[in-house]
Amino acid sequence: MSTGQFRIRGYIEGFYGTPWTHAQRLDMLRFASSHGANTWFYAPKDDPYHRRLWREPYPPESLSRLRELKNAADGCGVTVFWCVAPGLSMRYSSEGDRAALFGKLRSLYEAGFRCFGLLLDDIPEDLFYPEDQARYGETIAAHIDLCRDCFARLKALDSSLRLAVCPMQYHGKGTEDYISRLGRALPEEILLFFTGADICSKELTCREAQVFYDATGHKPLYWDNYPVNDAEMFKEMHVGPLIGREPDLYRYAEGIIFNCMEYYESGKFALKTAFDYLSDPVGYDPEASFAGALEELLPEEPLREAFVYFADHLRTSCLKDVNSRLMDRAFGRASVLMETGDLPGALALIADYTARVRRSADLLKRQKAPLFAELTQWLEKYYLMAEILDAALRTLQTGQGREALAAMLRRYNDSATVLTAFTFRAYVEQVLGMG
Ligand code: LTM
Repeated sequence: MSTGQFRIRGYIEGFYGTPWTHAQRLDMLRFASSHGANTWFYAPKDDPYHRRLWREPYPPESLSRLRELKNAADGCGVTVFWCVAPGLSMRYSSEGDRAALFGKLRSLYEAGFRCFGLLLDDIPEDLFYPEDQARYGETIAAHIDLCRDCFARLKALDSSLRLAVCPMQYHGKGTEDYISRLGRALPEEILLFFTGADICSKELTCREAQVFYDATGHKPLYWDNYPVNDAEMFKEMHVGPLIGREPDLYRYAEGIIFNCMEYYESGKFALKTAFDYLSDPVGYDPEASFAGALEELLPEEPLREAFVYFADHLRTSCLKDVNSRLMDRAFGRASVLMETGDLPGALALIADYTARVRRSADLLKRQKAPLFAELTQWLEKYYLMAEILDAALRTLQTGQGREALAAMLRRYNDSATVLTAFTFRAYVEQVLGMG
């Protein structure tokens, strides 16, 4: 019988960039489990021993920190999957490489881990060693052989061990040749990752999950690429709530694992909403959940309200949420008043919004907590936005200062850091075009 929540509710440290610190990992275990998460995948792309140096054993001090993390996870009721990503250099047909892979897994088993991930994402699609080409002909055959062998060796070591696999082709429909053949060749007990229709999927639907199951024989374990902001997304900051995942999806999926941002503190806002969704997908309300995240993470006023005005400009992501609701509302109403000839009314609304952003920017500028250090580039652009709003208001009131205003807007537009673009530019250009 359904419990009304996802069975596997978790997060993955699966981003490119500086891996989290040990203290952050311990803190996230507490944070995530306090919000109902029960699973953590350890897979930092830039932990060399996870990916590039997958054959090498961990240095003893790293292994002892991993052991400590596993114990802490046990204490929080969180299952940890330690993951390895050998696909950049592995000779699939080499017994030496198989032994190295299994030796690495066994060393983590001896350190206490009981769940493992074999990740084949982001690797060359073609077999590059002649001996692999000769033995397998095509990559899918090598991957099926590797996954089955890895699973068999783990089970021979301890029949309670679990394995999750991230296929080389991890997005689309599930009906494609590679993923459907892989899925059908692997026992259903092996968890199969899938990111949905796209690498970063705007929506995850029950229908798509069913298609995936029909084609692969596995319910998808979603690797949800939100809030991660690495690779092409590195100028975006994903603070907004999770949206676009269907309420009934828990019936069709094994679970969802959210890929995190390198920006540890900033990531907690979206993750809190993601964990709320996982625990109660039917009752999930993104804005209420986000308000709860703000209350928990920024308990003090006026700091929280200051952050609300800033975060209003940080909704741009693959989820394509509406950006800058507060700015849109203020400028939208002002524009209606202007159209109807009520210039003083319009100016009052613009002055009120401008003053709120000014106060917010001034307060945020004085903050020293790690959250604000992570947000530096976005905050700097926000400070510039506050200055431009001030200058635009003065121009509206006095008719002066157009050149300086235009130069500031150019600076704002030239910055690649992602903050509200269109609504803001349209307003300032309207001011520049007046008079
Ligand atoms: O999504 C998967 C399965 N792999 C990588 C992630 O490691 C990366 O963080 C995300 C977002 O850029 N994209 C990937 O393809």
